[in-house]
Amino acid sequence: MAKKKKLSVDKTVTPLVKKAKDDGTNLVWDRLEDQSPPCGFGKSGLCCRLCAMGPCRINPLKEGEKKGICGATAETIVARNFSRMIASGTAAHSDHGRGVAEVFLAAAKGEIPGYEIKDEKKLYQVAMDFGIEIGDRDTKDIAVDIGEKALAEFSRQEGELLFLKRAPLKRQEIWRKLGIAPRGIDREVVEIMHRTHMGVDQDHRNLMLQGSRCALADGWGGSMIATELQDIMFGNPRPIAGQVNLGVLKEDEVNIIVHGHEPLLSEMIVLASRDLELVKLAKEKGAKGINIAGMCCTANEILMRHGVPLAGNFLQQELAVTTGAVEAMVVDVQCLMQSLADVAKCYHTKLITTSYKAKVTGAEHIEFDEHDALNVARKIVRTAVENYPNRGKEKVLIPDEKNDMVVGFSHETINYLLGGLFRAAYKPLNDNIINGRIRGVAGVVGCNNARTVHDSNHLTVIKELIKNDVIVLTTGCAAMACGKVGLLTPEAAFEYAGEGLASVCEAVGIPPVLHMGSCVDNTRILMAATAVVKEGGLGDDISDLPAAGAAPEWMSEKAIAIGQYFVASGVFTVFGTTFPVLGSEKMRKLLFEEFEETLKGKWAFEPDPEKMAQMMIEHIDKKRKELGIDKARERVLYDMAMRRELEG
Ligand code: NFS
Ligand code: SF4
Repeated sequence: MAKKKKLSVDKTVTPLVKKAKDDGTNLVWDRLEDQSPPCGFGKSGLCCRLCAMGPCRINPLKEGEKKGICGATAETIVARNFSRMIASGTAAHSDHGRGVAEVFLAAAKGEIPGYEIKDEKKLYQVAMDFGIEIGDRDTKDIAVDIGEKALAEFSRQEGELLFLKRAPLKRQEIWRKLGIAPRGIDREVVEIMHRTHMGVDQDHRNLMLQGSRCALADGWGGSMIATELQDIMFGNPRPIAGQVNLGVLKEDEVNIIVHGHEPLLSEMIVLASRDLELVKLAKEKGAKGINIAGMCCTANEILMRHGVPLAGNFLQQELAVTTGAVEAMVVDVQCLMQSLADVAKCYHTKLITTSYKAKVTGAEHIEFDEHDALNVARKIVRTAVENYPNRGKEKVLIPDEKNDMVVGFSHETINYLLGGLFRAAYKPLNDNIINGRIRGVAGVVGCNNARTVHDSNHLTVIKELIKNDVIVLTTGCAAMACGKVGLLTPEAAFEYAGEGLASVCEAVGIPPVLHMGSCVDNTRILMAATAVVKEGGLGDDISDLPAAGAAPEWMSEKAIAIGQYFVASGVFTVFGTTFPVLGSEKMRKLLFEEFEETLKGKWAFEPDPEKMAQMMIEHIDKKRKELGIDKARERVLYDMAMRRELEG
């Protein structure tokens, strides 16, 4: 690392980066240098390699014809690339959802032990949404029907995804009018691949209609199926205390990190780690116990449901191994850096892959089989325990940093927390938005990106928002960034939130930033927004709400799919770091302006986090004005002052 560039605002980073260097291994930031500066064509979306006449690049600065060899224009190339990102992101979330649906169905049929129905209320809710008869039927039979219907959503050839009916009616009408109500999830992904093949769809607007349709199949389809069926099987998250950051690793215990995205396996590893025989074995090996910690979205899943500590977010995965204290890093799918295999070699850590879909050269493969889930999990835990004596004590550096937090705010929880168990409703939230104590709602989500200072943009945007009385809903790696600095505690309201938001947080006992789960759980934000619309008083569509979305440090294609389904659901959505459509003026116009006419939601790009927050607040204020509640703000402050006077 030649230049002294700030890498992170997280205090665990600098000492571990130094340690990695001393230990002779490479980290993401070293490779970043090798890959800088990034190629301008790729970065702006202007590189096409869809056929062997190319690759073709459009140079916006060059005079003359700006077309690929086949005649493809800048906007077509950019739109095709962007659509393919949506297809890939949708595929990733949805294949996860399909895996959950398969296990769900097998479990309902009694074919696999170890999984059960933990949330009956949600089972009935989903049954109703799917049009499944309930009556006095056995929950097992209802579950079988749900599993079958959920799986059929992937291959549905006609009609619409069943969960679309959950959306506000006006939203559904917009989708139907534009012809973007998704059919089967797989079908929408395949259609993007077809339409972006050389010589097919060559109109950027038409391409982005399909991009929207596919993204909706993610948000209101694949991801939503993942969230809902996981909740039924593993339990709907309730507020629970947890800890975050690398300090959760234990000096004297076997440390196992579960990293990736699907809770199917990690749930079982948590169970296996409590197996008395394995705990005994750990003690025989000289450890005090077995410590499980999560990484990336797998972490969010088991944290929310079991309080399992969270080791860190995306950019900390190599650092976790660098601590020298990890016996096994167990991965399934998504957001796994291939470099983990190299870093692990530098220590005693075993990198264990578990999915046939995601093997890493140099890693040990123990394939997860849901029919024998607990036994596979035991085998993995045993492998880790047996590796404990290989830990070189002199090579261990566990940072002190760890923070307390409260997580697990599903949209159902928000419902009863705000409304109370017996009158569960979003009315108190709506009332507080209308009276101005809460200015608006923001979803701030998404990844880390090595091209920006780790966690910094997330935290700047979020602090700015809550200071301005905007309540923040968060998921994914953004949520972990918040946890690490104490934003996910009720006390954070006094320190960081504006007066109005703080008063609401105090009354209800919630943090100003609500951790709603993993990235597939962004569907919880869709549902919360829908619940607010349905409660009344704030318009009749998601696009009417004083709300905005952001992914300040995004990097994955999944983030693009999420962004597009938020936009297509009527949300103003701002992305930071970089944006792969900047190379085409027509695409910029479509995404940043025209979408507001058609989809009633639009994209924006703003790498400066303060400006990003400002844009979101301006949008929120614009919506408040349109709703006629913009004046209420001052009035409420006055009311509060008066009340305090009366009370005092
Ligand atoms: Ni989401 Fe979660 Fe993190 Fe980004 Fe990766 S872990 S699925 S993609 S990096 S937020
Ligand atoms: Fe070039 Fe057209 Fe082939 Fe793309 S599809 S590589 S623009 S010739």
